[in-house]
Amino acid sequence: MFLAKNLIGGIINIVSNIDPAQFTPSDPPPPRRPLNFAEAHENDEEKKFRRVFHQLAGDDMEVSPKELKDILNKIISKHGNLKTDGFSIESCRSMVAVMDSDSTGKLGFHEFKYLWNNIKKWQSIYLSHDSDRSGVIGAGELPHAFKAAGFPLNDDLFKMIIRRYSDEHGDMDFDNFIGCLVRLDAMCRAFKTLDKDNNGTINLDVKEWLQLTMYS
Ligand SMILES: [Ca+2]
Ligand SMILES: [Ca+2]
Ligand SMILES: [Ca+2]
Repeated sequence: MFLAKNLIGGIINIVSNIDPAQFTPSDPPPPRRPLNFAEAHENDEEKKFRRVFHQLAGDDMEVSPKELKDILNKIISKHGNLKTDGFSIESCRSMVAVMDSDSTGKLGFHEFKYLWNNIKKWQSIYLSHDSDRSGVIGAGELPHAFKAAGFPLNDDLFKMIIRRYSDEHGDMDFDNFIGCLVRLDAMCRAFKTLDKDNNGTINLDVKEWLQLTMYS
């Protein structure tokens, strides 16, 4: 009883001094368009990206969690200034789940491109906010980095995020940083979509709640 009361009190405390209007999740991926329409209107950069995507995704033209894991780990192996123990299959499954807006279980071209652009953006934030050049984002560096990414959270939420995503010294390595931001961004986007009247609260029944939290 005491524990439950404490827990609920804690949650209300976290939620009540947060203004979701301050969060700036990235724009949602564009709606699916007929493929030839999309291709006809692409600029050179997009055409180049589409060719790379073909190679990464293989014949089914979708990136699975395993393919995502291989791609990300190949890339980070070329960046010595990012400390990481590698992207795990579990973290890649989670990233695919929160980005999978058409429920195929994999990432199609637009879903992948959206994730890719965010990872690029967050990678440069990671590097520019690793002030002591330790290769990881320490607890003191985290609030600035997340603010730069568009998420000015409060202390309680930062403590919770550090508990969940950082190591015992409070340091967050690169794969954890990306995994955390992918989820935070997706959850803020989901909130904005569900908060139709924009009043900062949402109403979910248990089915909607489970759909949101269990496929993530
Ligand atoms: Ca890690
Ligand atoms: Ca998909
Ligand atoms: Ca650091």
